[in-house]
Amino acid sequence: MVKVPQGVTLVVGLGISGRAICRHLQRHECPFMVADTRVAPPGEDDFRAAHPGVALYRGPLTELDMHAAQEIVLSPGVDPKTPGLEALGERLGASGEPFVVGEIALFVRAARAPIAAITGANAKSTVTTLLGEMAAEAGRRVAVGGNLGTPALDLLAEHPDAELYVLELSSFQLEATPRLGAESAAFLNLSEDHLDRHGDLAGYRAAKQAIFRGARHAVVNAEDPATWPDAPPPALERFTTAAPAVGEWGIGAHDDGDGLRDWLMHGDTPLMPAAAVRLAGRHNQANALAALAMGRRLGLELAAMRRVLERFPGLPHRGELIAEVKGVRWINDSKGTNVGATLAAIAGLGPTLDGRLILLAGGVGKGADFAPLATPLARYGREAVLFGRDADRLAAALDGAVALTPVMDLEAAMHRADAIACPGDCVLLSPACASLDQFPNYQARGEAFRAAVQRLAAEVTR
Ligand code: UMA
Ligand code: ADP
Repeated sequence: MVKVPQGVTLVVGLGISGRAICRHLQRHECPFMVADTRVAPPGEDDFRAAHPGVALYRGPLTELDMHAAQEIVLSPGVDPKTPGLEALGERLGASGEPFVVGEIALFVRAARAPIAAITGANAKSTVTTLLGEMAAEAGRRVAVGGNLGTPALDLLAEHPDAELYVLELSSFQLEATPRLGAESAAFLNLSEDHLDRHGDLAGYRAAKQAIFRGARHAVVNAEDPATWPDAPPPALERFTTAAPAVGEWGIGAHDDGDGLRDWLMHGDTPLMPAAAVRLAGRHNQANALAALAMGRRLGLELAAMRRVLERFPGLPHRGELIAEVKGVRWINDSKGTNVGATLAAIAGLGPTLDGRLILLAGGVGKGADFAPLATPLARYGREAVLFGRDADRLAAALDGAVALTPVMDLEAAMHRADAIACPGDCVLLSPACASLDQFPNYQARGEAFRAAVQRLAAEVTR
């Protein structure tokens, strides 16, 4: 049995976050060592170069005696219920915090500026980016990262003079954060995801509720009670895609001189025409409202926030139009890695089509129930082309709702879509699944789609 030496902090995981944890501990001159359950952890070469002489243990955590450690800091991908760790869950460390914590606990201890934090099953990256852009546009020194972009702990070193941290936080990060203490915390929506880790929707929700621990202001979805805090912070605001009640953020009819149009509203105060938000779809208007509610709490001027909403084109891989070829639109929503995201994509696109929708879906389903996709696909779908590990489970859930074609992989799915698409149709890659069975990550899946569409477009113009 390998022993962690007395007083040494143990970092578990050598991925992107794990290496940021190592850098942070080194800056604070805390002695540390690293463990990773994999035989060949992805960041090993970088780690060896950055921290020569620091011990790296590779193997099962049950073979590592962790009792003498100062504390254990987990990377988000490491389940606290992993054999070897589960028995340590109740133990307290020297600081009085739990003995086993995540990277964000270290961030909270070291951060010297307010935190605005965003979680939800979907739309986290979009709202985080919007709020970060709004703060920058309003002249704040803002640092943006977390589950998106720069790992949270690297933000501390890269932006030592930050006045505000805007963090996207996943359920994995939140469940290992004893107290976040956010100035403003948003829980945007909840639908099934990561059930392989959290067990059921209640477990997933409970992990995300940690965003409200010590928060001074909460932003939640009026239409999704699962987002409401179990223990409400001192200030609570709600957003809705319906007409807002007093104090709510919503969408209402307003006569601006050109007749009645939908406007984003705060109570009865009109903020901007919904059509002026550059991001398409009702779900993105909800995202805009959540960012506005947080931004107002943080003291950002409305004019600056509006400018951002008018120009922000969206992030790659989220409902991104790649090209229109032979009258068919090809849309990359590779970040649609769960059923809720794919539902939002179909609901947003379906009503705008002259033709029908061809859905490309499949991959690693993470234990989700795909049945909710059947009704919108029956309404808008021409065919669902299914690939990857859970194609059979998708086919069972969609049987009878829409025509189905199982294929080997994304490339074959795109060939099939090209063969059956009619002008006015839309081919939508929104897989409702993670990509890890056939790609390194969702970005690589989206890039493969983009490259194939561009080849198709080039063939047509040749
Ligand atoms: N792993 C092991 N053994 C270990 C350590 C990790 O098997 O000892 C496995 C994990 O089970 C997981 C994979 O390695 O499958 C990666 O885990 P990790 O914690 O090393 O991941 P990082 O590379 O540090 O990336 C993490 C986030 N990934 C996860 O939470 C799985 C990244 O979010 C995040 O950008 C990064 O930290 C920086 O903070 C990605 C993600 O997919 C985008 N997040 C999920 C989501 O958004 O749905 C939560
Ligand atoms: P996250 O960081 O939570 O994964 P993203 O902003 O990256 O969120 O978007 C992920 C997926 O969710 C994309 O497929 C996007 O089209 C979809 N989406 C965006 N906004 C919403 C919303 N309000 N409700 C449901 N799905 C959404």
